[in-house]
Amino acid sequence: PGSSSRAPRVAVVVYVLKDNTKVLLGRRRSSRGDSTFALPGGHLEFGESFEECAGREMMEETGLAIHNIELLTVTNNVFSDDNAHYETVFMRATCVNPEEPPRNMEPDKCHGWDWYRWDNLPQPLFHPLQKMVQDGFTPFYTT
Ligand code: 8DG
Ligand code: MG
Ligand code: MG
Repeated sequence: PGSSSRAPRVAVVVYVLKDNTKVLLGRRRSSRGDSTFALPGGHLEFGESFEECAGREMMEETGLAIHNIELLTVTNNVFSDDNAHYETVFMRATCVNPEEPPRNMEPDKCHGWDWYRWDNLPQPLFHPLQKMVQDGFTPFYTT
């Protein structure tokens, strides 16, 4: 089908915050953004809330339980290379068990998860994330 008969999809991704200075990133194995560092997340399923989707994708991809799940913002992302279009919903959350290490639950989709300081992010970042960083966005708690 041509692009005129298709609709944008909704993705929910999560800034999982550690010590209010680090985020969880994984290097993608995918035709879209291969080898770039991206947040955990995936497609919103029919009938799901953003919070439910965030919690489910986190468990499916990293084995970690999250809480304090909050909506941050939404960005519009057109991937002209592979004719995809997403409304990407960015959430933030913290881990229920802060000392538990992430597990690479979907090794066919990800090279592995790790915590990265915001002032020392790995490169290259997945394009939607790169754009936000460039625009000065930060996901952390302010007091
Ligand atoms: P699913 O079958 O588990 O639902 O999908 P997935 O395999 O986990 O999909 P994904 O590629 O991880 O996420 C869906 C789309 O979300 C992705 O192709 C493009 C969009 N997306 C962004 N930014 C980010 C991000 O930082 N991380 C992830 N994982 N996806 C993102 O626009
Ligand atoms: Mg997924
Ligand atoms: Mg995913």
